Amino acid sequence: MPRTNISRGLLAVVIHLLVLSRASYGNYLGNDELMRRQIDPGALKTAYDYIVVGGGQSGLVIANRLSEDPTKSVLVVEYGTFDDNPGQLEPSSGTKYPAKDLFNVTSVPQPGIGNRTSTVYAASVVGGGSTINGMFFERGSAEDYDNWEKLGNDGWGFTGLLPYFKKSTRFNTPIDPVVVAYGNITWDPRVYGTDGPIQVTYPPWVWPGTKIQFKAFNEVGVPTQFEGAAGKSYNAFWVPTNVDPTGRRSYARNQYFDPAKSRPNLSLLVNYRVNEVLFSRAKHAHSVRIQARGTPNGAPTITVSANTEIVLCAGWLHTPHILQRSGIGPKALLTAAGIPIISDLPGVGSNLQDHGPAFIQFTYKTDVFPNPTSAQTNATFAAWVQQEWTQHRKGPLSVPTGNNAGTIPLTTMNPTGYQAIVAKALAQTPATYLPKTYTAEQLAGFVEQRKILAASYRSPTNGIFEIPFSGSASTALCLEKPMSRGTVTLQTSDRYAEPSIDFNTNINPVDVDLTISAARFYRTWMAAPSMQQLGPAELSPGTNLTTDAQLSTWVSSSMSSSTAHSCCTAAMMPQNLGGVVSPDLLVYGVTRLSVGDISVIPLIPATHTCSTVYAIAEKAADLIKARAEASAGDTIQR
Ligand SMILES: Cc1cc2nc3c(=O)[nH]c(=O)nc-3n(C[C@H](O)[C@H](O)[C@H](O)COP(=O)(O)OP(=O)(O)OC[C@H]3O[C@@H](n4cnc5c(N)ncnc54)[C@H](O)[C@@H]3O)c2cc1C
Ligand SMILES: *[C@@H]1O[C@H](CO)[C@@H](O)[C@H](O)[C@H]1NC(C)=O
Ligand SMILES: *[C@@H]1O[C@H](CO)[C@@H](O)[C@H](O)[C@H]1NC(C)=O
Ligand SMILES: *[C@@H]1O[C@H](CO)[C@@H](O)[C@H](O)[C@H]1NC(C)=O
Ligand SMILES: *[C@@H]1O[C@H](CO)[C@@H](O)[C@H](O)[C@H]1NC(C)=O
Ligand SMILES: *[C@@H]1O[C@H](CO)[C@@H](O)[C@H](O)[C@H]1NC(C)=O
Ligand SMILES: CC(=O)N[C@H]1CO[C@H](CO)[C@@H](O)[C@@H]1O
Repeated sequence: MPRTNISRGLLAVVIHLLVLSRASYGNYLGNDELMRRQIDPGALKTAYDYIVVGGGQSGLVIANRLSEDPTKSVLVVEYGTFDDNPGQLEPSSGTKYPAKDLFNVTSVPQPGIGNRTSTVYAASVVGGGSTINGMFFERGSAEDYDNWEKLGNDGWGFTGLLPYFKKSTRFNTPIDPVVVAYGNITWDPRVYGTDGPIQVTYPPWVWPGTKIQFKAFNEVGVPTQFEGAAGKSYNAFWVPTNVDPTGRRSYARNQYFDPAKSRPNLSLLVNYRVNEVLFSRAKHAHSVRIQARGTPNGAPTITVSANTEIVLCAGWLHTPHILQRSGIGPKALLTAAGIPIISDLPGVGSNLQDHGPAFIQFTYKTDVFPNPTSAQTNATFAAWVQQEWTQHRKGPLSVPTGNNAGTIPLTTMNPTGYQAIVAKALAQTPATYLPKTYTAEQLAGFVEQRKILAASYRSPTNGIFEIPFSGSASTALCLEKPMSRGTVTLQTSDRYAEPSIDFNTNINPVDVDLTISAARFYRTWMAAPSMQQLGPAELSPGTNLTTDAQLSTWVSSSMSSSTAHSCCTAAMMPQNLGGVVSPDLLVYGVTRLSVGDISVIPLIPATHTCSTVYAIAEKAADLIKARAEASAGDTIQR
């Protein structure tokens, strides 16, 4: 989860392309280490069996798995490049996101949050989000994934995904048993893999206040879960990190790409943008058009063919953008942009969801020592923190962003009011709060989603708000199951400019009601008997704000659109419900084109998204392999 950084939101909408002159690009390739793992554009072949678009988190997983078969060649095209900064492996990188590894984009003004623009998080680096993220390695509850299955996606429930959660991970017993015993950290290794690529563990540090916060949760009806990752990521629980036992980031680049980079059949081309997917008259996706990063519109492009399948892994922002540029998307939009229509899919770029955070601030007047602010006020402690890390790789700096989540069911947060909220949601005319572009199919799809959301709001075994905690008095109240839906829309005047991003945060008043419930519940938690030893005092909203109207104003001023969990913009749903891909991840209306990234999620799960993206990508690779085997010998009709 990112720290809020409003200033980033003020950055220009227009992307600042890093202009690579021939000379500087040559120097880049002159780096021996880089030479060994990326291909020179001159070494590009004209055709590969598979082309993976985007070498981010999911793209590297899929490329690794597809290239396990030495008879298959795989090309990955990535717009970003390698981040070789050793600091990026340190846990402390989990709260500092390097601008060079992100697209420089912001949202359009958001009327639901006082017309402020919102920070947008879209990674642009080999390894994608996994290279820069907060390493908070959480999994959703069983119901989060079972909801996907209810939307017509057989095999995508928790039971169907668990083998892939396991396949992608390896659980390591925490290195510090003293910390485990002190914190009462509990886990069940059976829900993780034993030999998967991504290393998962609990770091050797717990802030003492965490234990008090757990106890206070228990006192206000939030029990402690033994293991959240067992499909029980609701109530209060420990969340591990994707950090290895030496205290280093374990991510797609070093765990999926590096071990496979010497395979002769796997090629990664960096600093190239995929412009379009190209189709035959029979709508078979047969090639991609790519262009060197930093070259202007109209500069020379290269066309590379895929014999078997093209897999889009360009993330929530650019997978729909590339689809739209390629002629797959809402007809009216494509027509306005002068793009010939290959497949009229109104859902491409719709259904955008994220976990909008509302920042609630308290202070602990009689906090225990040490606490998360101690290093700022006590130089002796600050020095110890540094020393503990540099000498033993232990202590507070071993924790990237925190290790605990309270993911609270609405029935707990608002036991007397949740039914009224559900009734209000179900009574709405759906079109009122949805983007004006929604078609009848999309409206029908939203009504299906709403039924499922209503059930989640009533469920005591699914979280609606996440309260990340690890000893701090302040936090972000993260709306895990929003009703509002956003859009990613190609600029009709310049299809290569960054798309317009509209989260529509809080456009549906039910989302505001939910956040008000969360703020009130946070006060209840702060008022729990055990919490009193810390002396909690409210700063924001402020104790004088109590009515719905007052709190609604506070929500509008303190909430933003994203916790970097943006998703769902090429949703896996039936086509007649506005879906973009089928349960086998193939794009409707064309053949040999699939999506393997976070875009395919139909309903955002109540969890940080990284571990779920690994599971999706692992499953995607299996689906792609299976259909290639099934159709072996078929000839492509061009
Ligand atoms: C700052 C940040 C912090 C986060 N913190 C956490 C956390 O603590 N815990 C957690 O669970 N999750 C976290 N997440 C979320 C998680 O990391 C992402 O959901 C996940 O990485 C998304 O994976 P992806 O494969 O869908 O997309 P990405 O990993 O973003 O990959 C997409 C790739 O496609 C490339 N691309 C885009 N367009 C093109 C094009 N036209 N041609 C070629 N390449 C292109 C991009 O450069 C990028 O590398 C965080 C994310 C961010 C950004
Ligand atoms: C975003 O801006 C930074 C400079 O702040 C730059 O290094 C980076 O290349 C930009 N990102 C993209 C994707 O252009
Ligand atoms: C947001 O902008 C719209 C359109 O300009 C305006 O009608 C509305 O009053 C603004 N809202 C706020 C809270 O400023
Ligand atoms: C430790 O956690 C488990 C499950 O989370 C709980 O049942 C147990 O009571 C806890 N023990 C202590 C001493 O807090
Ligand atoms: C400052 O930190 C040191 C070392 O951890 C500790 O002994 C001391 O009590 C702290 N001082 C205060 C005022 O908390
Ligand atoms: C609440 O208190 C704050 C700080 O004292 C003050 O600035 C604000 O105007 C008050 N708001 C209301 C609605 O009373
Ligand atoms: C499909 C493909 O490119 N196969 C090649 C994989 O690598 C081996 C060993 O270098 C080659 O012999 C294959 O032709």
